[in-house]
Amino acid sequence: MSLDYTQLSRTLAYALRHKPHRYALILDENGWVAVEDVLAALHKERRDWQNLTEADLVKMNEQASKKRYEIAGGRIRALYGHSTAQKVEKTPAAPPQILYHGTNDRVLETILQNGLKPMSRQYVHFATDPQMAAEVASRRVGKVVILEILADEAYRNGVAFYLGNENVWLADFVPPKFIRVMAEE
Ligand code: HQG
Repeated sequence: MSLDYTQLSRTLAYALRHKPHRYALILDENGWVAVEDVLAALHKERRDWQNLTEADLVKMNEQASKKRYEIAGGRIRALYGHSTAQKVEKTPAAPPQILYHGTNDRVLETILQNGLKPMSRQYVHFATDPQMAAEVASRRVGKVVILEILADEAYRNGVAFYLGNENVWLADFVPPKFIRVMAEE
């Protein structure tokens, strides 16, 4: 039977972003864990994952439409999306001029009033292009709203940004003055 990469990626996201303890894992300050420990947890999780190897994880990560994980030097980590109590440290970086955030009409007013907050995650997430932001927003109920974030201006005014992967940026919070409604689809 062929390996179900979607199911594998979902379980990894759960373990590496949200509930590492449930898999007897402890994330270090940058979110890394030993591949060996992750494989041991996965081997226990499902009968058909008993023979999983690091090569399977690498292949799963490479064939996915989004680069969610980094695997290097015998370790693996989720690149974004965390909700664990201990905030994963990301490297601050200068963002592109504009970033995009996909959301919905139900929360638009509160976002424009109070700014973009991480809600149940550790960071607010942004896409580098509006199409991707629209996809993110389409996971939710309500009418899709794309927000344009004046990222460079925010950065020059003291808002820290962090790189998730090459298409996903993160921030702790973005005040309303750097947010523009781009389009409601
Ligand atoms: C909203 C997926 C009320 C925000 C995606 C969003 C992404 C507010 C929701 C990644 C608010 C949080 C993250 C405020 C923000 N008041 N609502 N002040 N500020 N919100 O899931 O960005 O496929 O935590 O607009 O592709 O939807 O899993 O964030 O609707 O990159 O790899 O609160 O997850 O990646 O929702 O998605 P989320 P997100 P994966």
